[in-house]
This record gives sequence, structure tokens and C-alpha cells, in this order.
Amino acid sequence: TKTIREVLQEVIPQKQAQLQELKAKHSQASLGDVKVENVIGGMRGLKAMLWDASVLDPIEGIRFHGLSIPDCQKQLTPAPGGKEIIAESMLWLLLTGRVPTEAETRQLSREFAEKGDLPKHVEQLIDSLPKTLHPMTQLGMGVAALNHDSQFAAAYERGIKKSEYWTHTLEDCINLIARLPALAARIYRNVYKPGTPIAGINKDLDLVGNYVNMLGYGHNHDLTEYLRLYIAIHGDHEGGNASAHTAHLVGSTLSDPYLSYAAALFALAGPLHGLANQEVLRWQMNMQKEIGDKITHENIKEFLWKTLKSGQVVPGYGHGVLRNPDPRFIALQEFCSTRPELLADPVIQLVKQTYEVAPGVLKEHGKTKNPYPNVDAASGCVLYHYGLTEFKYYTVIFGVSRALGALTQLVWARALNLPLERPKSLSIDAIKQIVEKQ
Ligand code: AMX
Repeated sequence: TKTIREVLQEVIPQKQAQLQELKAKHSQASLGDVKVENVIGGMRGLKAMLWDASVLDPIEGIRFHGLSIPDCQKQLTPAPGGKEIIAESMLWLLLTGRVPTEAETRQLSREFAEKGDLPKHVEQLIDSLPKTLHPMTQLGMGVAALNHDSQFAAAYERGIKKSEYWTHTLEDCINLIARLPALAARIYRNVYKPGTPIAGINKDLDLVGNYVNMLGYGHNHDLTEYLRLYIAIHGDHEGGNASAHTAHLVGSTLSDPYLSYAAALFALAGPLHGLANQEVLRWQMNMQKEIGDKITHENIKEFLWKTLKSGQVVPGYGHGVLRNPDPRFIALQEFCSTRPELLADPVIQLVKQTYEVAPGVLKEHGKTKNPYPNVDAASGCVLYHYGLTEFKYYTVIFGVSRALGALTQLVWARALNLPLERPKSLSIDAIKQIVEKQ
């Protein structure tokens, strides 16, 4: 059994050599033109970023180091007594490109459990915040404050060689991932269950097992399994999405992983990105209130049109890259399909019926390039079923998960010595001058 550090010591030189070769032989090769539409269109489609852990195909969806979600479900170790992918095995895959053995996975679970307690000053900070402050704001603040103990920042101040950056970055990333469940659970308990004690960390449990325990739902095996799957498959979605890209950009200034990930969380907190999973539930509940018990395709269609005609987006539908139903949406639907009590739940049924109608309506509406559901269309309704009904909290769970991808790639950015990110911007006049000469 190897530690994750030993495996990285093996893989990093190989990747460094690969990158050197690419640089030496193909630096001047083109990956495509930069069109005006890329520059004014949020850089959609522009191949302009290195990200090794996952690649998103518009039709097939995400692959993590080449493995699809069903491949991961077959190959990655579950928790003892569970079936779903756990965060530790996904992290191993994202960070090293290798499928870990069961022993390697368990070793990482133990390390996370041993490092999972929050420093006192962060507990006090979170406890002092008003309960009305959005849970995502609290999460970002807590993560930023954890930089008090950043090993990378301390080592940089001492003076270290560039070749050592990644080792200190790795320690920060592991410490941060270990502490996220206690931080995220404390926010939940303070806001929604004030005055009740929080469970301690159990050294024999996986990261998400402990998270669910601290949230106060540890008795619910099905919810624990659902969150294991949820957190594993939300872990990475290539590098261009707003949260991963933010972590990468901020990290490129050599800000430490805590500050880089805090910034990423504030990108995730936007309604076009991670906040959509809160928005979906709010929107579906409004739909249910408006159409009552008479849930028919016709009524759902009418509600969809009302949303669109009022100039709002249909939350949980559309995507910057995907052009098919999101395989993460499918994986979460499949989780429901094996559990009759979930299938019978009216909110889950409403989500399913909306899926039967919404693509047709969105196609007719004719604006979105992708009329199909993304992961957020399905993720919240199961939490709601299991009693985690506070949907303003849902994006925090996403935030615990996205750390897996964003932080592992910070380690790689330092290992590969990727430079400060600094694209060239142009004014409208400058663009006009360039195109008018062509
Ligand atoms: N409902 C209504 N209109 C939509 C739409 C939707 N679900 N998705 C896209 N459109 C509209 C856009 O607003 C845009 O309108 P405009 O021309 O008036 O500005 C037009 O269709 C073209 O957009 P696009 O190229 O298809 O999408 P995009 O790459 O610009 O944006 C996304 C992608 C996800 C922001 C968009 O589809 C959206 O707003 N969806 C709803 C919010 C959501 O579910 N976000 C979560 C995404 C996944 C995640 O990050 N967690």
C-alpha cells in the first residue's frame, strides 16, 4: 500500500516530462482560431486552459482521467457496507490518475478523519455570524480564515524552491478537504439546528460518512449513500467552469489553496453556476404551489412558459458545454430508480415529469443551445425527501464536493510550474481595428 504522496512522487516526473516534450516539440501548433464570438461570448469554446483531471465531452459528458461515471461506479471503492463511490477514491483518481486499492482509500479516510477538526478561531468566526447570512458566504469566509495555518504560505515566506511548491500545496489541500465537512456541518447546525451539539469525528468513517454524521443525519444510511455519490460526481467538471477556473486563476498568483478555494466558492455561489441547485428546488416548489395536486404535462408546460416569458431562466436546464442530458443527472435519477420510496415522492416525481416536458418547451423557446437537464435539476429533490429541506444550504454541499477537483488541480498547477494566468483583453475599438484590417 502506497501513500498518496508516494504515488505523486512517481507520477509527477512523468507528467513534467510529457509537458516538457509538448513545449519543446509543439509550442507553436494551433488548437484553433480565436474568434470575436469567443472573446465577447464568455470565452465559450476557447481551448485556453490546461486541466488534467477530467475532460467534458458535449455529448457524452464528463470523464475523470478517462473514466465515465458508470466506470467509476464499477471501479472505485465504496465505504464499508455501502455501494456508492466515496470522496476518497474519487480524490485519488483525480489527483494521481490511478484507481486506488481499497487499502489506499481507507488510509486516506483515516488521514482525513485525523485532520478534520476545525481550529478554535474558525469555530468562533462561524459562530459569530448572523444566522441570516447565506450559508455559502459563511463557507467562503470559513475557508479563507483557514489560511491562518497554510503551510504553503508559511513555506513561501520562509523562502522555498519552485520545485517544492507542490508538496506544501498538497498538504494544504489535504488539510482543507479534511476540514470542509466540520466547517460545512457547523454552518448547517448553527443556522438550522441552533443550540444542539454536533457529533465528533469518527476515525473509522469516510469523509462523507463523517459529514452526514455532523449534519445530524448519520442514522440515515440511504442519505449517506446519496451524499457519497453526489459529492463524488460533483467533484470535477473540467477546468473552465467558473469555480474551478477561479481556483486556478487565483492559485496562479501563488495565493495559497485556502484563499484560492474561498474565491472559487464565491463563483459557485452564483445562480448560473452552483446556486442553481438551490434555485431548482425553490422553482419546483413554486410550481407545485401554483398547480396544486393536478400535476399534468399541460400544467407543467404552462408553468415553464410563464417562467420563460417573465424573462427568467429555467434552473437546472442548459449548460455551457454539454449538449445532452448530463450523465450526473442520469446517475442521480438511477439512484432513485432502485428505491420505490423515492420514486413515490411527489417532489421527485415532479422533477421527473418536468424532465419529460422541459426539453420540448426549451427547444420551442429556441434560445438555449442545450434544452436538457444539468445535474442541478435532480440533486436537490432527494435531499428534500430525506428531510434536508433547507435548500439555501444545498450549494454548500456542492462546495464540499468541488474541492476535490479544484484543489487536486492546484497541486498539479504547482507541480507543472504553470505560470500566472494573464489573458490579453481588448477594447471594442481595438477589436474593430483588428477585424477591419482583415
Ligand atoms: N432557461 C432559459 N433560457 C436559457 C436557459 C434556460 N435554462 N439556458 C440558456 N438559456 C438562454 C441564455 O440565457 C441565453 O439567452 P440570451 O441570448 O438572451 O442571453 C441563450 O439561451 C443562449 O445560452 P446558451 O449559450 O445556451 O447557454 P450559456 O452557455 O450562455 O449558459 C447556463 C449556460 C448554464 C448558464 C444556462 O444554460 C443557464 O442559465 N441555465 C440555468 C441555470 C443553471 O441551471 N445553471 C447550472 C449549470 C450547471 C452548474 O454550473 N451547476
